[in-house]
Amino acid sequence: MNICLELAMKGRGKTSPNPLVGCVVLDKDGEIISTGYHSKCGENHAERDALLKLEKGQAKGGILYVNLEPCSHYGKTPPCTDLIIEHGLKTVVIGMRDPNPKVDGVSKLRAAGIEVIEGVMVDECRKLNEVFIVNQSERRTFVAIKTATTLDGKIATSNGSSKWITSELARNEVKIIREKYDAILTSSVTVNSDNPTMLHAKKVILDRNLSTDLAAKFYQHGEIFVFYDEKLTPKSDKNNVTFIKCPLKDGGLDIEFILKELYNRGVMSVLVESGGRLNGAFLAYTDKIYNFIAPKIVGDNKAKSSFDYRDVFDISEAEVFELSEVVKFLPDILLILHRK
Ligand code: AOF
Ligand code: ZN
Repeated sequence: MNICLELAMKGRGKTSPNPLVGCVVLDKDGEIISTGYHSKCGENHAERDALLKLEKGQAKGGILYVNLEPCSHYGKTPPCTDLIIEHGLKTVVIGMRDPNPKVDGVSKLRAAGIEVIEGVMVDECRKLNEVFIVNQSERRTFVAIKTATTLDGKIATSNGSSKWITSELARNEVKIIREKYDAILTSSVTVNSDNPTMLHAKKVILDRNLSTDLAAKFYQHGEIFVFYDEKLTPKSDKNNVTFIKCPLKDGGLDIEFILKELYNRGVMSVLVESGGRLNGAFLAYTDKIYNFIAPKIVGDNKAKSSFDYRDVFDISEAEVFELSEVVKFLPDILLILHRK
């Protein structure tokens, strides 16, 4: 199963809205005779990729390992269960069930007399496909926030000086994290104050008052969605920029509307990279937080905080997340947290 997970990861950033899947086939003597993975949405599934490399009969009586239950439906590709049955495998070992309601591969394989062993390294398998699970079971976009702070939780001084808080090693890791997300999302405040490039295929900006300059670096690359106050009228002929009218809620753009709109436009996961206001606005909808921490202290209460969106008088009102991972990018660390 470890090999399946490694193979699956080769598809990272390319399979959305599909899952990351890897497959290993053993013959009846327990020798690995083929491997495969899902490389891109629309391409062969991992099981098909592995089995098509074999002659009929080679895998007869063997074992197939796959991190996700084989599909049993016709999508862009035919059912993997049929091919597994045709190849005469004796046993199929799966990491986790497929949350896609169209799929019932386990029953189909069992009905064909194949032994199915379930739940092998299930936690690792679920972690790998956390975006796909949320998409399929809740029909919504997976939301993550990335922030880089000092030890005292600051992302900039009071006048906005922030370059740089974390080291180059940590900042390189941010580029790797971005690749896992369909889109990155930021605010007009960030674009107006930092003029960041934020290289990515799809970018989202919340620009209620249409205050950003389309000559800013942010607009020069990628497919861009701009959400703005529905009462205004945008003026632009840049063909990589789509303006989306957005209703207001609680004095700001309606986040629920934005997330629905993104899901309907095929953005299955989004990484929020912005300041304390926007981070705060998204917090209630956030599945995961990446918090880089540099061993530095600003020591000024007027400095900007990574989450700054409300007044709180009782500590029990604090939002609670659960620590999943701590990774060193010396001299900094990265905390990965999930909603409890
Ligand atoms: C994948 N790769 O290796 C497996 C998947 O439209 P299709 O035919 O590509 O079907 C997509 C569905 O197939 C997907 O939602 C998931 O439920 C199932 N399994 N998908 O892209 C794979 N095994
Ligand atoms: Zn399949």
